[in-house]
Amino acid sequence: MIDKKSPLPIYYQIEESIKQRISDGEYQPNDMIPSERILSENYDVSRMTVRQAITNLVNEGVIYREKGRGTFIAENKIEQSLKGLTSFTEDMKTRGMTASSKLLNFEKVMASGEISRKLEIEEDEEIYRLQRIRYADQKPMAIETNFLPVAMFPNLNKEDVRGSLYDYVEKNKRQKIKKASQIIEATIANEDQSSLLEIPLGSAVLHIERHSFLEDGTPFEVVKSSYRADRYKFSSDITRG
Ligand code: 16G
Repeated sequence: MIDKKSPLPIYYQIEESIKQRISDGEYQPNDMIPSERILSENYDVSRMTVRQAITNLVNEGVIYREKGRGTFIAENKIEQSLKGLTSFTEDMKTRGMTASSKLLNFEKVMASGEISRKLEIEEDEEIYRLQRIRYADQKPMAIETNFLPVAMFPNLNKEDVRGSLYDYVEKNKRQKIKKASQIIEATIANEDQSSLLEIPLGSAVLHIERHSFLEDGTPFEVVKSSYRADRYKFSSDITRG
């Protein structure tokens, strides 16, 4: 498997070999991979070389280390297209996964400068601030904090946001959600995020801010969310010219 005469570095060949085993289905998500000692014996290379390959694969998110337990195959990342405006519930459904939520917070607060500007309401107007952990097949994927004008949805209650918020909005306003703008930034998990998302402190997290509008052009939500970077990647088709 390893060609020591190849111009390709040996650590790289080991990385490719492990990736091949994953795509062949020989290694499944959360399987433990053999120890450095065993791998160095199997590949007949030094432990240093194996360590280099393992470190690169950890950095790439292909495998993950757990202190005192070992090294494991990571779950496949969910690839999310940046093209369509979809809800979390729809995204999971198209993948054959089940979306669920845990409501952490549901309160009415005064809109702040930035949020009132985006929602095109006055600064002292009331908004809902609702915070949910979003799960795919019971695994935490993201923490979402939505801000919506109370005047627009006077009867919104906790029960309504157990399922899809977009469903509620479209039914309640009798119009479709049309467009949104969003920004994606790289961050690292703080203590709260790490415990809610069940990831180590300091892991990579994607911070997404979305600002969405109804068909008639009314802004109805500002959302700040933190997505697990080990489970998500975003893709888009781009054209030149
Ligand atoms: C997505 C949206 C979020 C929206 C939610 C509604 C991103 C970054 N965020 O998670 O803005 O509020 O879907 O989902 O994509 P729901 O209809 O399942 O409640």
